[in-house]
Amino acid sequence: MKVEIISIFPRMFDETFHSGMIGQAIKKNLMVIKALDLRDFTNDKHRTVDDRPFGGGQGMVLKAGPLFRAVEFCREEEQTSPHIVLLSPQGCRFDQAKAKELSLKARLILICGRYEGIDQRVADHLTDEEISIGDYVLSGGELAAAVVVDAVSRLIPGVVGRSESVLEESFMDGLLDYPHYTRPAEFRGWRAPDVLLSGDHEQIREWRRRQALLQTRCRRPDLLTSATTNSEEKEDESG
Ligand code: 9WO
Repeated sequence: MKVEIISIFPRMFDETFHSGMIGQAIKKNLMVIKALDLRDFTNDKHRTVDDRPFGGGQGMVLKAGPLFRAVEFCREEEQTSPHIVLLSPQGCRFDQAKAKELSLKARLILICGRYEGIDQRVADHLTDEEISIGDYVLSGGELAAAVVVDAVSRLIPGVVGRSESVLEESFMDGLLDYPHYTRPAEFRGWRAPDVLLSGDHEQIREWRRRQALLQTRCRRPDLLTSATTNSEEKEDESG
């Protein structure tokens, strides 16, 4: 997968993508991530990317021109057509299902806004969809873009170890994680659950599944909607 990110702070992505799992994916050529500087697509000597809002008011608005030219530059580079995403609090909420959907695209372009807003014609006529990572205002779209790239790249075959991803798919789909423990077995008087030290892998599997269900029901009941988890929940209440 190739991801191009358009931003006025392209260096914000340097460290983010060169460490950990994404760094490995880039080394293995499973991912190509390029951060483009929006100012390279201006055509005045001050490299202006913003202007005052029509209608008046505080702050500045990101101009349409440089953003359109940046996307057009990316489009002309290659044959395969990119899926173009604008990160904004006005977008549809990003979740694991959206991450899966985006992971199937060969090319993504992520547009990061700044200042008080982006010229609406970018959302209306340049982008395929607008995505929000949550109901809060950030200083810009960059951190949201990094979140999307991280969640999407883990779903690209080969990025995460095969056994781990298969486990996530079938065992944990749509649930919160179960609690984890490591040595020592007793830490400051708190013991790790005995079942995890028992060596009985069937029991351990059952315990983890049950913990995941309990945790989800308690903290995020809104996630428990699928038929399988609902029937397991009923078993859980009776048993
Ligand atoms: C500022 C603002 C203030 C009061 C009420 C609503 C408001 N919306 C915004 C706003 O959208 N500011 C943006 C800052 C302008 C463009 C980029 N910025 C941005 C992107 N902030 N937060 C995001 C973002 C992106 C994806 N998911 C969550 C937040």
